[in-house]
Amino acid sequence: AWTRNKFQGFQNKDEFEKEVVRHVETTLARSMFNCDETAAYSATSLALRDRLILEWNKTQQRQTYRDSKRIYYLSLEFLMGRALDNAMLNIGAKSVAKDGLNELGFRIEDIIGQEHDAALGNGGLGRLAACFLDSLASLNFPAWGYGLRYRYGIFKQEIIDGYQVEVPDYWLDFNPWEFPRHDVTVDIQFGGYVRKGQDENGKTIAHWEGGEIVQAVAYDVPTPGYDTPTTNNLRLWSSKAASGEFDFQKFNSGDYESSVADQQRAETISAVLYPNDNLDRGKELRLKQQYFWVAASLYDIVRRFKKSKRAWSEFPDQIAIQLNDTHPTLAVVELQRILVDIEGLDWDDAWKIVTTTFGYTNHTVLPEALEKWPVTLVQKLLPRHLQIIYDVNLFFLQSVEKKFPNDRDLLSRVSIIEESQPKMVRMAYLAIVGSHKVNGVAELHSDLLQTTLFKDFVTIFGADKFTNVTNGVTPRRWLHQANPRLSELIASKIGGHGFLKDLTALNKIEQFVDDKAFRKEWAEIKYANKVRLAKYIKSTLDLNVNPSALFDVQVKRIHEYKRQQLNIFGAIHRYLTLKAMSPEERKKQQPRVSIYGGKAAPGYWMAKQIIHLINSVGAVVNKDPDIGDLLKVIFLEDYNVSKAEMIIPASDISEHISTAGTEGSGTSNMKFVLNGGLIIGTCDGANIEITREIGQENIFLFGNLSEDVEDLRHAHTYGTHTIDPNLTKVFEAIQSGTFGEANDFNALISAVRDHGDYYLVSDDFQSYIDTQNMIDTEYRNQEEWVTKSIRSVARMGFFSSDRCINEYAEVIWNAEPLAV
Ligand code: 26V
Repeated sequence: AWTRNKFQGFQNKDEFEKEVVRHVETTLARSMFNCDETAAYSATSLALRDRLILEWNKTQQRQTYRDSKRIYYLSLEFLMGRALDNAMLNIGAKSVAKDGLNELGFRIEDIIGQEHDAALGNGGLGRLAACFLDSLASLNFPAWGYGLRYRYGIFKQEIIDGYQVEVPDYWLDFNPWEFPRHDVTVDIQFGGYVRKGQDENGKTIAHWEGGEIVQAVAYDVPTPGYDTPTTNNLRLWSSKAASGEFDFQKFNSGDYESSVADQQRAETISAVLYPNDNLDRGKELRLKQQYFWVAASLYDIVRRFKKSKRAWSEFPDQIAIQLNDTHPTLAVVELQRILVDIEGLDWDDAWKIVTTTFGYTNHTVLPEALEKWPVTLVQKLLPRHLQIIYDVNLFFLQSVEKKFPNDRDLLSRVSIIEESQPKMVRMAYLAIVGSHKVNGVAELHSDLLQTTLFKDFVTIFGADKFTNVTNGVTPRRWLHQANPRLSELIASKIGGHGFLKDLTALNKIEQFVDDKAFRKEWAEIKYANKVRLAKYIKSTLDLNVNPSALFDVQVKRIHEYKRQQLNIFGAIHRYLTLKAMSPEERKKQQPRVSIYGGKAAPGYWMAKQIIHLINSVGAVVNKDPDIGDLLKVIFLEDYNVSKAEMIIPASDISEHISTAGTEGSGTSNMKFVLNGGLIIGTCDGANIEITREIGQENIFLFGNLSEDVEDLRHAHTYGTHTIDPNLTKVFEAIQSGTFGEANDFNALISAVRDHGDYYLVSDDFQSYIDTQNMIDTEYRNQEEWVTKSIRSVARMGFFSSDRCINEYAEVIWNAEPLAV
């Protein structure tokens, strides 16, 4: 096995301290006497970073020298969270740093806590990209991520009077983890027109001319693998006015302001992450972001390929590009443009290269999330690309017509151009036609894609083009880093930390399921994690929660399809039930803390109503003397990656309760189980595979199945829709003013009662509360509960993102790791 030499980690704490002091005194120009925690964080990061850079450079040299197939992961979101703790653990320097910082008068947790999250993502899709980078490096794949360097990440959420308020997340003040590459720039063109010319052989060539130029500047972020020298690169593009763009004409003629305005307009492109998750609003700036990032990345990729002097036909042997959702789909068109217009390849040769290079991952079946761009907008910003899209569509439809003659309906259904008013470009269809593999992110989701959304394309291209790669999470961050005591306990039992690299080795802990000391320690760790969360709740909300109560957690983006409303209606039902009991009866009940967290998209009014209801219920329940510890309702502000690292290990039960068939996969479900929490969930996304792996006796499933959803919805609209009687009582309580203003929540109630209950809250309500009651009962049998917890963790090996990346490498990328 590979071991670090003295140039990689730190030999001892003295060496580490010396480096920290040096950075405080020279890089930061401060004295150790006024070194506060911020300065200590900066200096610690810089000291670590120095070691990381050496491996990073070597990795890049090695990858260039070996010239094996590279993987490029194109994602508009990388939800990285904090980097310091991860870097320390991955390069094996944490214990030295801990001791060193101690001697300098700091606690390592406080120093780690100084770092601002890198929150360049909305939720699951962005965090998945971050887990993938960790696995790619840990498995030694030659891989780069490409993204945008947003000046503002996802907004910070404040709760004021029970409502969400958004505050900008300016995170770049001091970021030791990025390296500006002012020498790596690409000029990106927008607008203009297409002129047809001829080359020396009389062949028609398109020239894209005019318009405006914006410059892309590369910022590189090293991403270290765990227990390996491989340190890959995440390249993020930042926009600025092109060098010739600062208009000196205007400047000299006194129009200083408008030349500054041009500058600012260019910088706007990478200014802010769009905070919608699962809602396509078709904003012009978003399309500009997409092309800006895709064009810069492809220029970079092609430039690197050309250095190898290989034939173009070898491009797909050397390069795999993965499209994280449809957001980078313009890359398909851009590569075709580069090959045909600039490099002079024939259309068909170029198209073969393009389609063998790309793979496309779909992350959602929600219709409102499927990207479509108005043809007129694409025409305005990217006139040449629109022509190419039309040609791609023409050739595609001709091939369909040939295979399935005289099927006009089929042609209009699969056309990349939707013949609507206005006409739209369907990005998912373009991605399918432009890729050699299309995958969903869990078995059910991939099945649904193939039988519903992309059914026609399965008929046209054959089933082989469509596949499933079930998501995974990195056990380094989501077990070892987030729950160090559990990781150490496991390691102590099964001969070290090998499971962090081969998660299936977790199955070895199952043989200790009856080991008294092991079980005791297991339960104590969960309790300690709950105590830590209880302290956090006390410090932020000034509420006392009993760490012995059942902690019931739902943390994820707020969305009707994820059904936080079902959860809070269930909590209200619980409250009403407790209120109706005699004091003696109440004493027999299981105390519970109902914990929520998550952001609503700023323009998603219903999601904001849900947040308001949760807070309004909490305000009443939490101070009701009849209730005491029996029920607390807590909304944790500003859920993000670093909060997830604290919350997830503290959960007894977590909720993954989307309407069946709506959640692509879910990944927090995996994180919760990996940390010894049990889950309540619907038969949706990866819950189904989790059940298969851990056994149905270890999970609480409820609700209707995805195959019943269509009929149920139909019945709501055309039949008689009777609302569940227990749910009706909940509505009555709300509308009688039990939780504040009686009419505040009418819309939430109406959506279920009067407007077709699209998410089937009423249909699943009884099943949900029955299952919650069963959980109360089972939780009282702590021995059995701990057994379930241990067995579940032991069987979670499948859900490592390492397994997932290996599947992508084998089935989609045809790429191999690079021996170190
Ligand atoms: C979609 C859109 C639509 C256009 C406007 C901006 C925007 C931004 C993000 C998205 C992504 C929505 C898709 C998504 O996040 N899917 C989630 O992907 C996870 C990783 O595969 C998966 O676990 C979740 O179930 C799925 O909801």
